Amino acid sequence: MLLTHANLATFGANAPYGLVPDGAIWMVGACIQWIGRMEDVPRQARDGESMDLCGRLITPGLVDCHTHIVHAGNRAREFELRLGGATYEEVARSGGGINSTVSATREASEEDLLGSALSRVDALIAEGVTTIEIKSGYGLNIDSEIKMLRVARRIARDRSVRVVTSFLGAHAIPGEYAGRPDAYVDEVCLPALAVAADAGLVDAVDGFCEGIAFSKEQIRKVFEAAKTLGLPVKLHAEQLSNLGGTRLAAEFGALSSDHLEYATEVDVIAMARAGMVAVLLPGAFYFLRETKLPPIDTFRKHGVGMALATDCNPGSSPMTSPLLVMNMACTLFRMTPEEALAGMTLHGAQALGLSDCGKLYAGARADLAIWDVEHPAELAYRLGFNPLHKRVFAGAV
Ligand code: DI6
Ligand code: FE
Repeated sequence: MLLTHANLATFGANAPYGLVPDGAIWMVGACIQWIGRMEDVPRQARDGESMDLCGRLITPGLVDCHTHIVHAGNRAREFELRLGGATYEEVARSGGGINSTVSATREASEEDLLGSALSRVDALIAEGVTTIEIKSGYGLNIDSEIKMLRVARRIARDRSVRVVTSFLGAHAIPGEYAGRPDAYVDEVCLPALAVAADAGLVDAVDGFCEGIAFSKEQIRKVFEAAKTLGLPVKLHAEQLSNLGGTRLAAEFGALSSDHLEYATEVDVIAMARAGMVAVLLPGAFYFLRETKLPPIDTFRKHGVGMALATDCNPGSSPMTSPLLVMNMACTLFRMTPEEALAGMTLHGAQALGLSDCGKLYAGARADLAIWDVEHPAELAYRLGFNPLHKRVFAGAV
């Protein structure tokens, strides 16, 4: 299949967005065989099927590299409480917060979890997403963590989307272990990780390093276990305070550190040295009405790639719109529309350790988003409008 007369956002160094005007993409099987200007299309490519895109924009398929999209119930009541003055941390400490989603998720059947997750996944797909990272972390016992990860794998079978899983057993301390986080790590988190990894359900290991969650020492234990299993790590760090989680993650050569509102230049330098990606989550920043901005200029200064993601979860970011994330990254974080698009494609893929997607080049997977826009800045510019024309997943339109 040959896609013709499209503007291509390749992120090459030649132009802003790596924009190739009046370009073409030749797909063979699940891959991009050739990409370039219309006048250079190879002869064999012209012999097969083709689709005229009449000047539309092609970007890499979007990558949502941080989601908690598998969960049961919702936290609208907690939203009301917070608007009435309670803080996110107060709600969490009074037994609400993450633990209320844990109760709902433990009770839900695998079918129900799958059904509710698919409706959210469909919203992402409708905006051009082709790769989704999905975390566990609302089970917090062995069976329920496994259940969540099985649902994540089933999503990839039920929809034309690529799923990358993260084990997030160190997300919160469940009620039955209140005040005993070390016992939880030893008796539940580490054994659950071993079982899940053995079942092939884990692509990476995540944690939440925060006053309301786990200390650096507890996360270190989880990371040591990941290392023994040969799994890459990443961390929710520096979201509500600075506990040094990012520097710990850097020590383990993590893929990314996520949230990062309270990260310092020392943290950013450690990330740059370790080749980590900064995963920024403007939806959570907005929804929790945070005021401390992540150090965007410092990431730029040290060349740390900035990825963007929905953080889709019921407590701090109940959102399923990558385009709105891009808009928020520009309006709230002052990222440029070009950085926002790279954040949802190129750097999102990097944050997952994937090199075959997130960028348009010969040899990459043919995961594409085709947009009814003239200029890529329009993707971050509009609110509540979806200009997706078509989505291509593994070469299938
Ligand atoms: N940080 C977040 O933003 C989500 N998890 C985390 O560690 C929030 C999860 C929730 O509130 O349910
Ligand atoms: Fe998160």
